[in-house]
Amino acid sequence: MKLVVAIVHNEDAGALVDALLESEHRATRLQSSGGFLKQSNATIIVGADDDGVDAVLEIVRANCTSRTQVVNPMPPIMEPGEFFMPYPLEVEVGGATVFVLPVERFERL
Ligand code: 2BA
Repeated sequence: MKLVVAIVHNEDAGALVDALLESEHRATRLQSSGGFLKQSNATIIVGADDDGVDAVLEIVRANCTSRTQVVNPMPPIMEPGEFFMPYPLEVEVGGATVFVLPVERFERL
């Protein structure tokens, strides 16, 4: 068995969970936020049989799209008289960041 951990856009998470449930996978949605952008995203965890992992990844691929986000960098600490012109930065946030982990033991008690 494997644990698929997918970090996805909030906007994609609902459709992704629905699609996983429709194809008879069990999924849990966790609220999370990115370390770099500090913006809210969603972490979906799915326990799947080894031979079901590819199907899970296919569903993630089909439901998650990458987006460009504009970030305003934090101004640096400045000396008196210094001037900081903030240039917005474009960052491409992937459709999903996915980790597949081995599960040592799984029980539903
Ligand atoms: P964030 O950490 O908020 O990162 C959002 C996007 O910012 C990233 O998209 C990437 O394009 C960019 N980025 C991140 N760190 C950067 C850096 N040090 N320098 C320049 N640009 C940087 P993705 O790579 O698609 O990641 C989307 C979200 O997935 C991340 O949100 C984070 O929550 C998670 N993630 C990505 N890689 C991870 C990893 N190795 N471990 C844990 N979480 C990860």
